[in-house]
Amino acid sequence: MTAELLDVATVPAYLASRADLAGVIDPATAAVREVGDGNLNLVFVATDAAGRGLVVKQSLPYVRLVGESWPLSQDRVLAEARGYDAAVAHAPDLVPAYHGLDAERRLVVLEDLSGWTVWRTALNEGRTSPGAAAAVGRYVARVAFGTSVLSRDAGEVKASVAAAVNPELCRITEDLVFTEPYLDHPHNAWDDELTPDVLALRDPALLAEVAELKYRFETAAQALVHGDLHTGSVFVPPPGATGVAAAKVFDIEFAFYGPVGFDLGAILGNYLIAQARATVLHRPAEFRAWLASLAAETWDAFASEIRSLWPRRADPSWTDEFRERWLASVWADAVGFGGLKAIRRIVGLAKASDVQTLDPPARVRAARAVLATARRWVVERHAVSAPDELAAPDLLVGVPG
Ligand code: SR1
Ligand code: MG
Repeated sequence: MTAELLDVATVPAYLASRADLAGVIDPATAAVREVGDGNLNLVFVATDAAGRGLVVKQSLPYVRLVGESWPLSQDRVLAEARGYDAAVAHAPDLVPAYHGLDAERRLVVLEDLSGWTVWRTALNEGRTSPGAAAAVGRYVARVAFGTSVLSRDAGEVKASVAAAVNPELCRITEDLVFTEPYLDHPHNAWDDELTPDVLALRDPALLAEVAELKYRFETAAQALVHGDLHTGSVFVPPPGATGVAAAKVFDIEFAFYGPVGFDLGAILGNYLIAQARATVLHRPAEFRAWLASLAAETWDAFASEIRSLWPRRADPSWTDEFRERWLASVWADAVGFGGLKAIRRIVGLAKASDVQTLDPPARVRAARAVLATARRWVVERHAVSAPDELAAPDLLVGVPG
């Protein structure tokens, strides 16, 4: 059954019905606006006369990006709630304050981070966000370690894996990331000049790698992963803000037990897209060098956090030698998934504004650079041994104009 949908007029009464929010916002003076600019949900920001705010995120019963012709269960909010529960348990400083799930209304209530910026927007504007990439790495490490057999009893984890299945949203990823970009599919679109680059992705060598990564996504239930950790799922604080986290992760509805490298790959692939934009726009060399350093910042923070959490491991079988092998395996996954996450944003449904907002000649150059680099990541993921081998600050070197 479809949960009754809120609108800007009904949000104040809803908030007033929530006794637990009484000290957080004054619904009687709340002004509400709908700000959902993602692909799936309604997102309301309510601000009271004292300036206190809250966000209400409610699942729509369809894919917002496409419309009612693509129905989608509102149950995804349950996955989002599981994601926030895990984040609150293991990385509370790295997500917005979470005010809980209303399972009946299929919504979650969150801290209003209106003063913050979605990271993709800041990157598109050419703005640096010191420490944000490390914060994302720490978030992935803490949730991965905290939800997996690395820190928990294996039987308990099996129950969590079962409880956290998210087949409908995983299917979206399976289709949009691992399948459709490599077929003729009505969801795909690209500039005509890119046709040779896109068709070149369909060679058996690459398709075998795509199949391996898809299989891994579908079978490697390592930890509760975010499932959609691109730069549009991260907030960065206002420039110069002090005493706050360098980034906060949000939009966790794709959460399920999957490969840890999928989250790291998602963010790496989106750094690549940001680099392509910065390159074709001839952004200052310092900004491009900073972008090129983000993959290392995220990975180093992830690996360092895992190493510092390791003494809390649940099983003495997890030796230090195993830890380093585990990190190497997650790294190879991240490189491969990162390539596929970048490719899907160029070829398939739900593109990235970094590239889409460029004028056509620049868009083609940026897309070509992304596809060439991403392809290398996928095919050579076991040979790329460190983040500085992923991409140079000038992505266009060696890419045909
Ligand atoms: C049909 S949903 C399209 C995309 O939006 C989300 O942000 C995910 O990335 C999904 O693939
Ligand atoms: Mg999202």
